[in-house]
Amino acid sequence: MNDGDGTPAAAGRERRFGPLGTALVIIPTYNEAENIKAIVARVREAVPEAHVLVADDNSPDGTGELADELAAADDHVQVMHRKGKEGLGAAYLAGFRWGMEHGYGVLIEMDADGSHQPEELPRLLTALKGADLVLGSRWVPGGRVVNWPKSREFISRGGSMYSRIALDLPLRDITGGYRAFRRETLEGIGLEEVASQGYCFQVDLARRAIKAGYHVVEVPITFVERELGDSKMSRDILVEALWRVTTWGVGERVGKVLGRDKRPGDKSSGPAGTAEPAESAESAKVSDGKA
Ligand SMILES: Nc1nc2c(ncn2[C@@H]2O[C@H](COP(=O)(O)OP(=O)(O)OP(=O)(O)O)[C@@H](O)[C@H]2O)c(=O)[nH]1
Ligand SMILES: [Mg+2]
Repeated sequence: MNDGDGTPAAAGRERRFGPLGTALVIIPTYNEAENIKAIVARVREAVPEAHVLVADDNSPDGTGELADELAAADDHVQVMHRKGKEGLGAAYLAGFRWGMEHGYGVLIEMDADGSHQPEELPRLLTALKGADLVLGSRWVPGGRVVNWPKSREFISRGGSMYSRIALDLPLRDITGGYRAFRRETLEGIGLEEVASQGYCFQVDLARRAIKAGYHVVEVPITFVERELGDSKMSRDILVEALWRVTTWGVGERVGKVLGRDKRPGDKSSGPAGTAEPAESAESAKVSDGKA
């Protein structure tokens, strides 16, 4: 585990962490008809006490209807029907807000395509007992990727390394999307201002948590490349991430030189502080499939 030695977050190890509360596994979907049933079944099996929220962007392939069928048969499954494709970050933000409004203590990010193995969830949750945020990490000892071409690994490792240096973050896997947050962490990092596009979304959440002094732990995972359905990754997403990370990095350095070390989330009250509750998910309708 990489627990951010030498950072303010390391102080978190001295802290006492409260109980976790009920976990909500948020699964954003766009055209995942081939994957949705299997992934939800695996989550339900791996962590039966957790609840699942499928956040579907009105997938043309009928993913939302399949999710409704799951929800109709299982009171631990809910579906958020969103109006249209707005990107993974926007879907997660709406899912986080819904989960916080409904009293969940832990909010989990997980892809629908099987890359994030539900069977590893118990390890993430165990680590969260002593942390504010747990990152499933491909790039710490014990972490690995299965069936990835070398080119994809190079881009991902490079992206994390660049973000680590540009943003001065003590993390190995900064772009990954298999994560478990305590609700207090999400409340404290200023979700209203998070960049919601592509990989920037993951980078922005991680940097906000670190800069706000939260205790962030990386747990090794085995990331499995999708076997079914199409990737939504694009060159635009990569270029945008590179541009934004560079802008943030330059902004932070200029801020330090000018003596204005404004931190994302601007949380001055330390790791135990909380922020204003988030607004409700505006463009979405959540169903339990029983209507
Ligand atoms: N709701 C919603 N979900 C999305 C959107 N774009 C992607 N997703 C979901 O986000 C998750 C990750 O997307 P992927 O296409 O697998 O992206 P990736 O993991 O970077 O790429 P691959 O490694 O090629 O699979 C999947 O569950 C997608 O269905 C979107 O615009 N809206
Ligand atoms: Mg994927």
